Amino acid sequence: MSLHRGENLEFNKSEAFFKAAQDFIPGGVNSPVRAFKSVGRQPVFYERSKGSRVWDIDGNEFIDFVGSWGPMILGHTPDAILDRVKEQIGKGTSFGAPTILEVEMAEAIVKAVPGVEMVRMVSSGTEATMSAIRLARGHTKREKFIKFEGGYHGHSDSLLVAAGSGVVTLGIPSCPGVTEGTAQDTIVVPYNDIEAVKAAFAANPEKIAAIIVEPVAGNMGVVPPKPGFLEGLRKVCDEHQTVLIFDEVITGFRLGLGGAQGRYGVTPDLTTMGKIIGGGFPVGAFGGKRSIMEELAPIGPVYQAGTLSGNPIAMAAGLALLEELSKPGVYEELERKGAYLESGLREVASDAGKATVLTRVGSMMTVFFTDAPEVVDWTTAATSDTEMYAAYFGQMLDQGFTIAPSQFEALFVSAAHTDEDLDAFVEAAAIALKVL
Ligand code: HOZ
Repeated sequence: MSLHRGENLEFNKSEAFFKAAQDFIPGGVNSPVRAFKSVGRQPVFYERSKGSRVWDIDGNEFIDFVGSWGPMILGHTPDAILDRVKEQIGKGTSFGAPTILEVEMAEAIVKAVPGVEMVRMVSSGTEATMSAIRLARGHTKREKFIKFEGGYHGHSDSLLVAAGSGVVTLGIPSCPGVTEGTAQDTIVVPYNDIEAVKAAFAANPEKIAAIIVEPVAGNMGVVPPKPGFLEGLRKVCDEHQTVLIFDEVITGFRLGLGGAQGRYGVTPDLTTMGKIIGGGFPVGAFGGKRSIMEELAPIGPVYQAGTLSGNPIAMAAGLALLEELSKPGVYEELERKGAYLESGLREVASDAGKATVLTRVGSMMTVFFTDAPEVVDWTTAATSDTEMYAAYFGQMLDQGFTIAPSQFEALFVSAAHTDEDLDAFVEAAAIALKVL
């Protein structure tokens, strides 16, 4: 059951609004990958969503596997979140003052995430990661930090170096506006390469404040950590009194209540989060060891602030979502659905004789169109045939399925996807792969 097999979908209204949007918004979009540039299509303007479905302004219905790039782990617009948000809106939308909701949110995160003893709320993942880097620098009194090639940690200056996500999707090798002085404190090494990390420490003795890593990379496509990689990072950081930061903006509450750190049993010093903990509202958070977190103002000298930090609507939505995720069986079911979709896709890719590498951790996955034997870092991810991905994207969209408009992002399965939705996706993928 492909939603629109054989139909010629019309996107007239989306096309008209995209044209109008370009007069007022750079590129017509408020975040670059949304422009569909690298997949050679025009963006679809959405109107509403529920469960596994989204509807565009032309009235087309899609089964959605983007999930707002991660937050929609329960599916779109769940009643549990809607009810809580409606209740909170009646009480107030922003106070710029403490609320009980923030305390409840902090407690929920501290109880669930092994490495977090204290947490500060912010308004986006970008804010969370840039604040975590500042805090690590303040704590260690060192200036440099290590990030991994193809890793994406938001768009603050020092983290844009060799970044994944939209940066690699649009092929922007280095970003004008990031000064050389800033970039020189960012040391870039290949993901999954612990020897390169050790070499970076040897070349920069007592200079490295932090390692920031996506414990499961999600912004060069999904790339799982090799066995021992995260443990190796922990060990190196301990040896050099360097702060280990897990960027769990995508993986936090996605791979289990304890995120990737709970799943792999490696505890970082600081953790950054976003997406899911806001239940679909703008949010971010960074937290970790009490001894480090207490260096933040107003206790310590490391300054960080935000008018909308801990916004009550975002807290209400996030808390409602975390409550739903805490119910028994949610993650087991997400794992089952992820594995079910993976096995279906493997089968149709092999039937179609297409060279692909499929990576999956829990409910996040990527089909890389590559004949490389495996994808373990940016170099291997970059062997992908992005034109073939673009053709696959278009085929899937025209059959009523939304996937990320980039080879270098994740596909997300949600609790709202039924087995019928997943079967339909696999059936559509079989058709798409045959005509590529
Ligand atoms: N940073 C997101 C992808 N990993 C993109 C979000 C968006 O464009 O909406």
